Amino acid sequence: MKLAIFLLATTALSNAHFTLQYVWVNGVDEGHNTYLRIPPNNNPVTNVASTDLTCNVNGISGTSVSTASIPAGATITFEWHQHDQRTGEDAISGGHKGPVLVYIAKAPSTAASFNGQGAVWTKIYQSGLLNSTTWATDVVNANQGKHSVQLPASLPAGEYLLRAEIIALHVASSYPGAQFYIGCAQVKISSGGSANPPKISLPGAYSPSDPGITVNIYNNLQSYTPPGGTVWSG
Ligand SMILES: *[C@@H]1O[C@H](CO)[C@@H](O)[C@H](O)[C@H]1NC(C)=O
Ligand SMILES: [Cu+2]
Repeated sequence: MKLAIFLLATTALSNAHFTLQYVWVNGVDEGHNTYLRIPPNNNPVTNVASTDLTCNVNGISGTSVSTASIPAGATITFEWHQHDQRTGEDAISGGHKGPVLVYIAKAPSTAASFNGQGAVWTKIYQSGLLNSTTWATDVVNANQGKHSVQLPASLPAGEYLLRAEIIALHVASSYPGAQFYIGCAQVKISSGGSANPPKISLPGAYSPSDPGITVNIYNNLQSYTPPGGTVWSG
């Protein structure tokens, strides 16, 4: 009986998916699906070796997406929803438990033409298990789907892909299971500095055997290490 209830619950949860739908720049809402590479639906990516891990399904090119002009050191707010709406429902569904991670990659030319392949991504933020009961995703739901990150001011001027990721771990005790919800924004940073941060590949840096990817979160988990290595602080 307990197993049946568990299966019903996880089935319902796995149907309640979400996408990144808004970016805010220094507190200004830039509009629905603006500056974002939009996937065809709200399903997660589950294969860490797929190029879908870069910027979600159909995210390798952004030729029809415009690019946001932002100042160096801007605060970017990402906003996720289950559906195309701001109804006040649990933004990403409380059943999704896991970390929030943010990466950035500098385009050789324009952000719109950048495919994000190779060792080009720098992790600039992560938040995982805050205490034994609270995940970064719980904070996203408490904030109506929003989570803010300040970009390192030392990043050089130029065009970038900004990749926000939520990993949902509610069915991650075997692989594939973890759900990768990825959204990429196109931005053009003005001014900026001269930093040359460390870089990883996405796909490439994540492995099915990572303890942050294949993990049972329902067995009194006390600590959690997200995949992708350490955060570059700028
Ligand atoms: C965990 O952190 C959340 C958010 O800061 C807080 O509301 C909650 O009381 C904390 N719970 C425990 C068990 O420390
Ligand atoms: Cu889901």
